[in-house]
Amino acid sequence: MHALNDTTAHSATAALRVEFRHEPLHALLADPRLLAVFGFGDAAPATHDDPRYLHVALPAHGDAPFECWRVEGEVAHGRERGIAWSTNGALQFGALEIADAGSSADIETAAAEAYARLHDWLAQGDHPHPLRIWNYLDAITAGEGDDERYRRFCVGRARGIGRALGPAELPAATAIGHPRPSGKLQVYWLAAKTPGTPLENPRQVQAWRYPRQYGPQAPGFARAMLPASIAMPLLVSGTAAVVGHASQHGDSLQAQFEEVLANLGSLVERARALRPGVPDRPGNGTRLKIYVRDADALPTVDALLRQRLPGVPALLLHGHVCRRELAVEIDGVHA
Ligand code: 3EB
Repeated sequence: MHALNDTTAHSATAALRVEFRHEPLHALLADPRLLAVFGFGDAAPATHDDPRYLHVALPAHGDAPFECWRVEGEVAHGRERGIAWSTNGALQFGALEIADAGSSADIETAAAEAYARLHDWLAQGDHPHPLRIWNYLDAITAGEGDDERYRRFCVGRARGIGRALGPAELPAATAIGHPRPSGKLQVYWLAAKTPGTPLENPRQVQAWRYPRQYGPQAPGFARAMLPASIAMPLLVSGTAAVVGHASQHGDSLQAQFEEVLANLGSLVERARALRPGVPDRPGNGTRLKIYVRDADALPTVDALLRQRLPGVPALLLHGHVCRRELAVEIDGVHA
């Protein structure tokens, strides 16, 4: 067989590379193997005709790169039923946005609609397994008690997905608040033909088992996802300074940062028990996004990153974690 036909002759592989790149958007989009590209903050384009581009309004610290997801084989893409999608056959990127006028009731309704549409989309398509989901919403900790918007988001999400996802099906996830109103709930995902293995963190209570004090509906996500393919990185959920179910070090950003690193280390250890080839610490195959609640703390976190994770590519964003006392959260991929 002619070598040129190799990519089409074989079934698509579930390989994914995540990279932070400073090239212009049009140059990144010219790559036929680009599955998705994300621009952050005011300096990034707000929209693009290509459905593989998604703007995330969270302000970036400094000169933020684009986040690129690259796959093997040719990527097809389009927009259907209000969902932007792309696929190489094995993996699918998808994104949708729902208007959110800002009240507690509004975010519950928006989340229910977003997740009902996501549920139907996954059920009807070729990539039924969500490996990783990101949720960006406004005013995440506005509202008191069970009316807090994050809690209403959790209620709407669970209602929309239509069934309690069993622990073996929960995706890894992130839920972060915009510091300034965007007027919408933004949900995007990486889905696959083949399910992965959700991982939990022995240092933390499973989020789906959080006690009632955190709201009427425990959040449905796993701490990380180990995809079936060894050509894919470990997908790490938003990770904060939560031990057991309790927030730690409400008085110290630096202590929270150290607790996050301990949680990440524990997750990596879990992954290595199943897949010993996963590197034992963050390194040049890791890509992190760091969400910091207080804009004034961004330089401090930047310094902590350089000191504690030298050489690890990281994108620093101004975003609100879903509990008021949590100052910093980290998600990313690790290979
Ligand atoms: C925590 O550990 C922090 O609701 O999808 C992290 C990742 C958090 C995902 C979600 C929430 C979510 O509880 C918050």
